[in-house]
Order: sequence, then C-alpha cells, then structure tokens
Amino acid sequence: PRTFRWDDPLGMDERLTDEERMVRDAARGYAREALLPRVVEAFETGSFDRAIMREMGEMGFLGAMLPEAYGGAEASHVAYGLIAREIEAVDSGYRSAMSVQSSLAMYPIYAFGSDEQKMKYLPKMAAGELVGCFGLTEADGGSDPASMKTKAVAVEGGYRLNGSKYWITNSPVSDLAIVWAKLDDTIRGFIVERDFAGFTANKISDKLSLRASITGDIGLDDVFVPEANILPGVKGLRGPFSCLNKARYGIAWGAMGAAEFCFQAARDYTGERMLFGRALSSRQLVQKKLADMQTEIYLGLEGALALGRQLDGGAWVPETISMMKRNNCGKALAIAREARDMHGGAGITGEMHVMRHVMNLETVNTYEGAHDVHALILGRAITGHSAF
Ligand code: TGC
Ligand code: FAD
Repeated sequence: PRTFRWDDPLGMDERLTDEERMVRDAARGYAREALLPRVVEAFETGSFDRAIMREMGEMGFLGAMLPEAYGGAEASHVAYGLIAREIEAVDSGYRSAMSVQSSLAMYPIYAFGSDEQKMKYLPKMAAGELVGCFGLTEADGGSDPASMKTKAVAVEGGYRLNGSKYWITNSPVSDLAIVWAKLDDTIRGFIVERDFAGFTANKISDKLSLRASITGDIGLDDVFVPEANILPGVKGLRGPFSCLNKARYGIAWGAMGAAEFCFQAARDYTGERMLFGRALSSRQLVQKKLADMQTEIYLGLEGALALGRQLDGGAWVPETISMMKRNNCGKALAIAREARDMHGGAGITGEMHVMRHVMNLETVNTYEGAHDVHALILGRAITGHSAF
C-alpha cells in the first residue's frame, strides 16, 4: 500500500491530469512568490495593487476557461478551481480579484455578449489591461437581487440607466462594469464603461475583512449606454445567476485553499511550540483538532473536484454548486477560527496570516449567496417549498 500523505490523504494529486497539475504548480509558485510577500502590508493599509491584474493576466489566470481567440487558456473547470485554491491560500481578496474578472465580468460577455463585444473587451481583460466588475447587489437588496431598483429606459440609440449598486468588488479600479438593471421590469445586463458620463465608483473604506481587495459602490446618474453595450444574449435573473454559478464553484475550491493554509500553519506551529515540556502537537486535544480539520478540508476538496468534473462534462445542476459553496465556506471559516485558537496570542498577528484568513472568510461565507441562503436553495430542492 502507498504511504498516507497528511496533506493529500485521499490521493487527489494523482487523479489530476498533467495539465491540471502544471496549472496548479504555476499558480502555487506565483501566489507564494509574488502575492504572499505583499499581502500583510496590503491588508494593513487596505490597498489593492492594480499591477496584480496585469501579473495574473500574464500568468493566464484571467478568463482561463475561455477560448484562446478571446485571450483565454481553454482551461478546465478543475484547473480554474485549482488556481482559486492556490491564490486563496494567500488571501481571499486576491482570489476575489481573479474570480470577479474571470467569472463575473468576462464570462457574461463571453456567454451573452455580441461578437463585437467579445472582440472589443475580452482579450484586453484576459491580459489584465482592462479590469471589470459586476454590479448586481444593491444596498436594499442583498440576498434578494430580484428586488433591484436600478432601471434602464430605452432612448434613441441606446438606454439611460439610473440607480446604484453597493458592495462591488473592484468597482473603484474598474474600466468597465457589468451592470444588471430592469428594462421594462426584465433584468438585463449592460457593459458600462468607466468614462460614460454619470458613472461613479467610490471606495468603501470601513472594512475589517477582505482588506487586500478593493470594494466600492456604483452610482448611475442618467448614464447613456449605447445599444452596442447591452448584452443581447440573456434576459432575467438567469443572466447574473449563470455568472454566479461559475464564481461560487471557484469559491468552493478557494475557501478550502485558505483552510488548508490555516491547517498547515496550525500543524507547524503546534509542532514547534513547547509547553509543559512537550510539543503542543503531542497532545490529544490538539491532534483531534488537526484530524477534524484535515477530514473536512480533504472531503471538501473532493466535493469540489467531483463538481468540477461534472461542470467539465456538462452534466451539473446549480444546487450542487450551492451545496459545495456553502459547505466549504462554512467549514473553512470554522477551521480558520480553530487554527487561530491553536496559535494562542501569536495567532492574532499579521505575521502568522491566520487571523487575516479568519477575517476574510467572514466575507466569503456571506458573498455570492450567504451561507443560510444556500441552505434555503437546498431546502427548496429537498422539500419543494420556497422558504426565502
Ligand atoms: P428564482 O425564482 O429562484 O430564479 C429566478 C430565475 O433565475 C433562474 N435561476 C438560475 N439560473 C441559472 N443558475 C442559477 N443558479 C439560477 N438560480 C435561479 C431561475 O431558473 C429563474 O429563471 P426564469 O427564467 O424562470 O425566470 O429567483 P428568486 O428571486 O426566488 O431568488 C432566489 C435566491 C435567494 C436563491 C437568489 O436570489 C439568490 O441566490 N440570492 C443570493 C444573491 C447573491 O448570490 N448575490 C451575489 C452577488 S455577486 C457577489 O457577491 C460577488 S462577490 C465576488 C468576489 O468578490 O469574489
Ligand atoms: P442580507 O441579504 O441583508 O442578509 C443578512 C442576513 O440575513 C444573512 O445572514 C442572510 O443569510 C440572512 N437572510 C437573508 N435572507 C434570508 C431569508 N429569506 N431567511 C433567513 N435568513 C435570510 N455583490 C455584487 O453584486 N458584486 C460584487 O462584486 C460583490 N462583492 C462583494 C464584496 C464584499 C466584500 C462583500 C461584503 C459583498 C459583496 N457583494 C457583491 C455583495 C454580496 O453578494 C452580499 O453582501 C450578499 O449577497 C448578502 O447580501 P447582504 O449583505 O445585503 O445581506
């Protein structure tokens, strides 16, 4: 029999393709060499380095699943998940930047855009030259995006947009926003460029979580959007939800990447920490915690892998995505908190990175459908009753 690997107990590594392993290793190298050294300061100062988008573009991490003709790498869903896992092992905010660009800004243009829109925006977005954001949430809407108030009215040559969005990742540094608005009571997607008159995007500064990611609002004051910038291929909530399917799937991998970092940090720390004459890791209580963490992480990753293979095969349903997003985010948050505790006081320092993961995962558990909202999506599928 082969030896038990504590950091790959179910032998996932050998079930990846050569190409997936290659992508994973490239993402791991970039994340550890280029992102880890700058994250502590970025988190402390609450600043996002726009250069990261270019770097990720050069690495092929933006819109990685899209065809080469649009600057993509034609990567599998599994490869996309592996990238998310490695980047989020450093910081959920950096994974946010990657997943918003790929799944929430590029994907809708690819899936629902015209040929002209695809050629105009996607290659530059894949290179990180243009940054996009996704405006669905409104201050009064949150979990209930169907209640959105942002409106589009047809005018000569295009549309006039009025309204506002809140909690929008990357909006203050974006060159374009995918804005979802009601046109005659039907939700439609619009590509709104930053320099369209009446468009504003201000940073939300009072954030104790995801500080290395920039979050803002979007203001739309009578913004004229030309006909060429409406997404022609979709009507209704299916549009934004199709993008969320991709992003939520990536988060299921990413959150486990953050949890894995915390688990490994707790293992290393308790292995070195000498108390009462022995290493902390020689204690039963500590070992049980490590075993619980390990079990949840590698089961969660197996679930993400199974889902990724379904997405790659084309036979999948959104409820499975809800299950994996919910499970992996909730478990990752619990694991990060436990790892923080096992580090004692050292666990609250920036240097150990664990407390930062705890704070970030609070957001990850809430955005892209809050933990309980995904429970209600599953509850509806189990019982046939909508309890929203
Ligand atoms: P409901 O009646 O369930 O559905 C309305 C229409 O949408 C279709 N649909 C989907 N289509 C594709 N994929 C899915 N997952 C879909 N879910 C629903 C559905 O078939 C229907 O189509 P049609 O043609 O029949 O009209 O809609 P509801 O209003 O009852 O909504 C239910 C609920 C609560 C599940 C939904 O509103 C929800 O998921 N709320 C959570 C909101 C959310 O996730 N917001 C995310 C904002 S973006 C974000 O957080 C980015 S953070 C990124 C980062 O920084 O990484
Ligand atoms: P609410 O909807 O007010 O929920 C509050 C609580 O009520 C939650 O615990 C929820 O689970 C619970 N709840 C809600 N409905 C029910 C119910 N029916 N029954 C029982 N409990 C319920 N949005 C975008 O569009 N684009 C982005 O790029 C983006 N980035 C974000 C970045 C950050 C840092 C954050 C914090 C959010 C971001 N969001 C973005 C918004 C995010 O998707 C919302 O925060 C999320 O959907 C929850 O909405 P809310 O914050 O208004 O909470």
